[in-house]
Amino acid sequence: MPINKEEYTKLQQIFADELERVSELVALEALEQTYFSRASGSFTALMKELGTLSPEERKVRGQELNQLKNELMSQLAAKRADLEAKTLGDIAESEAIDVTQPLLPAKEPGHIHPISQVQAILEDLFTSMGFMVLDGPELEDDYHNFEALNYRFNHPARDSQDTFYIKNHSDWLMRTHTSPVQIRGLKKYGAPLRAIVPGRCFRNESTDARHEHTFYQLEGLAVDKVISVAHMKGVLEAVAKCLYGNKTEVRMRPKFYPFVEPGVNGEVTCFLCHGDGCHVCKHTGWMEIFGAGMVHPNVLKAGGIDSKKYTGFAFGLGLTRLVMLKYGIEDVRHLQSGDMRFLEQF
Ligand code: FA5
Repeated sequence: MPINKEEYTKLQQIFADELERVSELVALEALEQTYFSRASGSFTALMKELGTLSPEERKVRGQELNQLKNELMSQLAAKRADLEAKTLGDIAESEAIDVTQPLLPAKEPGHIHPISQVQAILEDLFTSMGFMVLDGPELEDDYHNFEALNYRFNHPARDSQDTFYIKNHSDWLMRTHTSPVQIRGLKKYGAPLRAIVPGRCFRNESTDARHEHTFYQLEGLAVDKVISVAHMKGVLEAVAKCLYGNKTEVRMRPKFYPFVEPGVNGEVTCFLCHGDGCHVCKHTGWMEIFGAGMVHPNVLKAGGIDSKKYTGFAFGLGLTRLVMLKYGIEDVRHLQSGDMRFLEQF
C-alpha cells in the first residue's frame, strides 16, 4: 500500500536530515539518485505503487505524492545552488593573488626552445623569398587531412599516416601532417600563392630515435603560372645550405605521395657521420628530412584553382629532424621531454 500521512511526514524528516548531512556536490547527486533514480529510487517506487489503488484513491494520493516530490526537488535545487556557490568561492580563494606581496627574487630567465629557434631561422629565410607564414588547426577533419589531398577513402596510403581520432566524432582527427593547410591556404588566398606552414603534427606510431608521436613539420607551397621542379630543388637546397652550411648535399629520390605528381623524398648528409654511415642514419650516410613534389591537379582543384592555368610545388620538411641535424641531437625524444638538463644546452 502507498504511504499514509504519518509515513509522509516521516519521509520528509528523513530526507531533510540526509540533505543536512550532504556537504559535497557528488554526495548530493548520490542522494538524488537514491530517491529519484528511474530504476531504483525509493520515491520512484512509491509512485509506482499508485497503480495498485482505485482510480479515486489514486487521484488523491497521486496529488499528495507529487506535491511532496516537488518539495523535495526544490530542497535539492536550493542545496545544489549553495554547494556550487561554495565551490566557486573556494576556487577564488585558492587562486587569489596577493597584490601587496613584494617582488620575488628574479628566477633564471628562460630562453627560446631549439625547435622555435630553427622555425624562426626558416621563417626569415622564406619571408625573404616572398613566402607568407600560415597557420592551421591541429584538430582537423578527414576531408582536409586526407580526402582533399587525393587520399580516397580506404586508400592504402592512409595506413602510412595513422593518427589519433576523437571519440564520438568519427570525422575528426589530429592532423598527421601540415599539408591540409595547402587546401585551406589555396581556398582562402587563391593563386598565385607562396606560403609556408610551420606546425605540430601527430602520428600513432612507435617511437624511436627519429620518430615521435608528436612532432613538427614545416610545409611549403608555391603555386603560379610557370612553376617547375627546378624551382622546388632550388628552394630546398637553399634551406639545407642556410641551416647546415654551403657544403651540405641534398638528394631527392622518387616517392609516392597521393597529393603530388611526381613526388620525391629528400635527404641531406647525416650530421653525425657526415656521410660515412652511423646508427643515427641507419648506416646510409643520409637523413630523410622532407617529402616534396609537384602539386597534383586534383589538389589544385580541391583548392579552387584552375589546374590548366597553374602549377605548383609543395614540400613538407620534418622540422623536428632539421633541429636534430642542426644541433647534433641523437634522439628526437629529448626535444619534448621537458628535461632542463637537455634544454639548458641551447
Ligand atoms: C608528409 O608528411 C607529407 N605531407 C610531406 C609532403 C608535403 C610531401 C608536400 C609532398 C608535398 P612524410 O610522412 O614523409 O610526408 O613526412 C615528412 C617529414 O616529416 C619526414 O621526412 C620526416 O622528416 C618528418 N616525420 C615524419 N614522421 C615523423 C615522426 N614520427 N617523428 C618525427 N619526424 C617525422
